[in-house]
Amino acid sequence: MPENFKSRDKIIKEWINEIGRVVLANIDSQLEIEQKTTPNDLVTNMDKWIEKELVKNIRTVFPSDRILGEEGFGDSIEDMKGTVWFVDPIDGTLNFILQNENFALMLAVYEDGIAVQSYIYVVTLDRLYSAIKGEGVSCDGQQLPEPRDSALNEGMLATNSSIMIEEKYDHIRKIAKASLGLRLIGSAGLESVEVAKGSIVAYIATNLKPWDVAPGLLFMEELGLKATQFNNEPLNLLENNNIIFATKKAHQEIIKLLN
Ligand code: 2AM
Ligand code: CA
Repeated sequence: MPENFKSRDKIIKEWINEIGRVVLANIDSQLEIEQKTTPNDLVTNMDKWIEKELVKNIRTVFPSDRILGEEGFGDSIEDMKGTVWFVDPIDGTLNFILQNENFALMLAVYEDGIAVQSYIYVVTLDRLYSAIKGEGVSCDGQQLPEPRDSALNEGMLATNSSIMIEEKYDHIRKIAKASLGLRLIGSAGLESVEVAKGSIVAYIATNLKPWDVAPGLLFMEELGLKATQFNNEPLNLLENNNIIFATKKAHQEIIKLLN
C-alpha cells in the first residue's frame, strides 16, 4: 500500500474517532434545525459543526488539497484534478433528527478522479467501514469478503423514497417486484454498506449528490460489485446521479429492466 495512503488513513481515523465522540456525547442535546431546499432537506448545527471540524483538519494537514462538502464549508469544485476530498458530515440527516440513529459520517479521497480512500462511520454503533484502493473494504479492521454474485430474485433491493413516491418513477418499481423484498434505510452511505456486506443485492437511488455516492463507489470497486448510473455510464462526481450499486448479476438485470 502506498505510504501516503497508510499515513492518511491513520490521521482520518483519528479525526473520525474524536468527532464521533463529541457527536455521541451531544446526541440528546437540543438541535438547531434549518430547512435548506424543501421540508425534508434539512441541516442541523451538528452537520455544520462536523463539516467545519473536518474541513479545518484537512486544511491544516493537507493544505493543497481541495474539499467538496455538503454544507458548503469546502471549495467549489469544477474538476477532479489533484486530491479532492468529499465530506458528508451526516448522511441521513432526517434519520439523525427523527430517529437519533441510522446516520453516518462519510469521507472519501479521490486522486485525479480515482477513488483511493473512503470512510463510512456509523456513529451510534461506533463502527467504521473503510476502504483503501487495492486493499479491499474493512469493518473496524476486519476485512469484508466479496459478496456472492446473487441475482435480483435471490436477495433484497434498497431504494430511496423518491423512487417509491414520484409518478415519473412508476416504471422503476418493477425492479422491486423482481427482488425478494424492498428495504429503505434513508442513508445512501448505509445502503452502500449493505450492498458491500451482501445483505442486499442492489441499491438504486435517484438524484444523489456527489458526497452521497463518493465513498460507496470505492466499496463497490474493491468488492467486485458494480456502480453505475441508470444509463450504465460511470458515476459523475461533479453532478447529481441516478445510481445503481449492485452485484454483477443484479446490475445486469436492473439495466435491462430500466431500458
Ligand atoms: P443526506 O441525509 O446527507 O441529505 C436519503 O434517501 C438519502 O438521500 C440520504 O443519503 C440523503 O443524504 C440523500 N439525499 C440527497 N439529496 C436529498 C434531498 N434533497 N433530500 C433528502 N435526502 C437527500
Ligand atoms: Ca448530509
